[in-house]
This record gives sequence, C-alpha cells and structure tokens, in this order.
Amino acid sequence: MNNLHSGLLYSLTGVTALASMSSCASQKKTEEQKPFNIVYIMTDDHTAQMMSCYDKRYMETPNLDRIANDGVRFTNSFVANSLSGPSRACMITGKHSCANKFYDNTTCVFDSSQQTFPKLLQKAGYQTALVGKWHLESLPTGFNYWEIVPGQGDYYNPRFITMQNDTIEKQGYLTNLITDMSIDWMENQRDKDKPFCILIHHKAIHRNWLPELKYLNEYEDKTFTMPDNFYDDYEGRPAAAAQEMSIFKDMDIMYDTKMLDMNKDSRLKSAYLNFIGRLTPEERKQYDDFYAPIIKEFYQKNPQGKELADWKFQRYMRDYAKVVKTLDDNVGRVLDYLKEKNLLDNTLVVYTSDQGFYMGEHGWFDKRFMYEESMRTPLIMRLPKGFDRKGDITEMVQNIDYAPTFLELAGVPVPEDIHGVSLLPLLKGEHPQNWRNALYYHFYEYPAEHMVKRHYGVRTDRYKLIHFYNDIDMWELYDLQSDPMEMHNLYGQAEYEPVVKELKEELLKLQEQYNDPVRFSPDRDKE
Ligand code: SGN
Ligand code: CA
Repeated sequence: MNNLHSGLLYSLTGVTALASMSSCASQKKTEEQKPFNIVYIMTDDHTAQMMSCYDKRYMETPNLDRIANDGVRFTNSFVANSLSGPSRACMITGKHSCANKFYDNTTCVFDSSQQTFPKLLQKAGYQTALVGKWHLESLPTGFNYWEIVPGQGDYYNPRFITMQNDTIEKQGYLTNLITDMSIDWMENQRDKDKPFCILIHHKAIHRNWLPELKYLNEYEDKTFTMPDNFYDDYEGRPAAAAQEMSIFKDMDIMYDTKMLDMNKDSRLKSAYLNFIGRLTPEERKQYDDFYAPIIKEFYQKNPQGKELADWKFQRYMRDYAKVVKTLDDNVGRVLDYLKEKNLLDNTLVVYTSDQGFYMGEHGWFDKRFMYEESMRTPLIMRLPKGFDRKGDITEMVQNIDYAPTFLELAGVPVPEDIHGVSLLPLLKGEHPQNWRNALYYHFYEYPAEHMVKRHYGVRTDRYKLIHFYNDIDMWELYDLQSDPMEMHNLYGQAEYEPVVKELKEELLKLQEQYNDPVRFSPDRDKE
C-alpha cells in the first residue's frame, strides 16, 4: 500500500527535491510536471443530510454536487472525535486525540510545536495558507499565510486575527469574506513558482445558523419532513437519554429560533443580541423586518407540545439550509476560480466538515455521539488529472487519513507515527485487500455543554460497539444492517455474545495500536 506513486504525474524523488529547486528550473518544468496543489475546504457542522449529492430529501447544493459528480464521493467517511477542536487536531496531525492531546474544546490548547501536515508540506517547498475557523486556541504554525476567526467566529461583519496577532473587523458575511480572502491569496499573494495548499475553513454551518441577509426568505415555504425517530424514547440507552441537545427541550427559543421576547432576559438572549448587534443599522432593519411577523405569529399562537416541536424543527431546518446555500455559492466561486486559472487539472479539491450533525434524528441537534449522524462526515473530492477514480468510494475512511493523503500526494514521506492511512490508492481506483475493517472513536468532553457522556468504541461495516464511561459504565451494541438508526441496543443479548467478544478484541487492539491510555480493561470486564 506504500508504493503509491506508479502512474502519477509527479514522482516521489521529484518533489522531495522541490525545496531546493530554483525558480529558473521550475519554470522549465512543463505544466504536467508540477506538483499537485491542494484546496481543502472544510465547513463546521455540515452534515451529509443537507447536501444533495448525499441526500435528496431536504435541499439542493449544486456546487457541492459538481465536486461529487466530477470526482468521488466517500460513502463511509467518519471522524475520530465528533467535536470541532479535537476533529481539527486529528486532521492536521493525522493522529487520534490521545496522541495529539487536543481532547476537547473547553480545556485544551493545541501544542503547536508538534508535527502537522502543513508544516511538512511547507518544509517540502509548498506555499501553505489557512483562512477562517481554526479553534485550536494556540496561534497557527506551518503556514506562509493565515488569518483566522477568534474562537467560533461571527457571521456578520466579523472579527479576524491576523498574523501579527491583531484583531481586525471586516464588513460582510463571513462565508463570503473567507472565500474572498482565499481567492485573493491564491491569485495575488502566493509564490506562483511553488505548489500550494490552502485550508479554507468556514464557520458555517455552526450554531446559531445566522443566514446571509439576501437568503433570509429562502426555504420559508418549505416544510421539512421530520425523521422517523424524532420522538425517540431512548429505551435501553441511558447516555442517549441524559443528553441536553433536544430540539424540543434544549433548543433556545430566542438564541436558536430567533423569537425575541422583549419581556424576558437570559444569557442566551444577550448572546444573540450581541451577534445581531454586529449588523449595521440598515442591515439590522432588514433582519428585523423579516422576523417581526414570524415573532408576532409565534407568540400569538403560542404552540405547545408536538406542535412546538414541529415548529422548532421547521425553523431549525430553514435556518440551517439558508446558511448552507451561501456556503454552496462560495464553493462554486472557488471551483470557478480554479477553472478560470486552469488550475483544476493540477489540484486536489477536498470538501469535508469537522463532523456530522443531527437534523432531528433522535430528536436532536448538535453532534458528539458515536452514533452515525455525528460520527459520519461528508467527504467529496475533485481529483487532479491522472487519477481516474470516479463515483463512490465505499471503504471506511477517517479524518486522520487526510494528512497522510496530502503528504503522499505531494510526494512527502509519511512519518511513521501518523495514525491515518493515505487515501491515494482509493483515489487511483485500487481496492486494497488489507484496507482497515474497523474504526476507532473516542469522545471526551464531559461534563460540558449538551452533556454527552465520555465514550469510546469501535465501528465495523456491520456493527458498532460503544462503551460509555466516567460517571456511567454502559455498553451499547448496534447492528447497522438491521438497525441503521441505532434504536435497539443489543448489548447483553445472549445471541450477540460472540459478536461482542470479537468487537471487544478489536477495540482493545485499536486502543493498543493508538496507545490510548484510557482503555477498556478486559480483566475488569470479566468480574
Ligand atoms: C458552542 C455551541 C454548542 C456546540 C459547541 C461545540 N453553543 O459552544 O452548541 O456544541 O460550540 O461546537 S453556542 O451557544 O456557543 O452556540 S464545535 O463545532 O465548535 O465543536
Ligand atoms: Ca463543528
């Protein structure tokens, strides 16, 4: 699996010499001999249910579909820890959280002296850039250019942190600005004699789903169908019952669904007022004019029970879809730019998210759980010339695989301590016999917002075994073939004992392989 470069246009020996290559020599190279560029677009909380190339039920995403139609769609793409910071640390290091040490959003600061793929690319002569959400607390390293949003970022007239560590403000909608800055770097700022890798990392579609003003009216006539398990009772799944991410119970009426009540105060109301307080007076008027009749009708009707649940679900789906729409436009802008500049043949374009998201499945928004909707993440790629693979790739892949993929594509040797596996053989159309048959997952952020308990687990093609631990000791087993919505915990049923035994062995093997100190203890399990 390591001899990946046969048939590629650029050889391993060629690119490692890149750092020392003079610009004169590089000018002599023909267009085909240039090393590949990497345009890595990542959004926040964008789930496959809301991309028409994965799921036709809810909305159209024509530009994302362009990537999938011209290239490949991974149908089994997963994260290792379904939360922003940890997921970003996994992808940039190619290692699980136990190795990169960024376990959660709330207590960790990324050790920026550690090995990352942008640093290795830069060392090999690539121009590297990062624009948008970073969320790793320490300032970025390994980039020729970066400009990031503070923390979660602002949708409207947002703040940015510059390379001088200054905080500046820009006028506009964040998704558009991130694209403007990225295109500007590709067009005007980078050294065009060198290959480049740009990380275009959006805040969209993160909570609280504030749309670009021109799309406020979109999807307002649309009624979204609730998932069948919206009214899940969590029977046999106490950790699922204990969460605080229910659309009905936990989604805030002002902060999330924007129904301002001037007679009530709350922390979330103030936070919301701060967000929309960033709009100019003219913009704010447009915003308020849109919401005024909806707010009036809501408080007049004062829906309760299932009526309220459905009302909140519809508002959530509409806002989320509006934010995706601007995002999709901006992916189109990047593709058009690359096409116009004849860069497509020589560039790998990747679109993914930091994790999946619940669109009402189990009654939820947010992520965190190892259940399918949040452990999955969309992954589509437009491949450079020389890679013939098209259509679906069904092998199980994980966000720790991006780093080795980019390195291998650039001809940079993949360090042995990287946990992920290069996806290049899959992109070349190979079906490696020894491809992984099990994925490891570990979520740590508890106690914390949304109250999803700590858990680790293993997922194979057919089964998923999860162990919730810390203030609980509870196993769950799902047969994904007969129960894709993960409603029936089979753990403890006699006929599944052999499956559980095998999965526990696999789990321990992975925990040992990745050297995770928090691991399942088979001896204790036998007691
Ligand atoms: C914020 C959100 C949460 C969300 C986390 C993590 N609350 O804290 O709903 O789970 O981010 O999201 S909010 O009130 O600030 O909107 S992550 O994608 O960054 O990991
Ligand atoms: Ca996220």
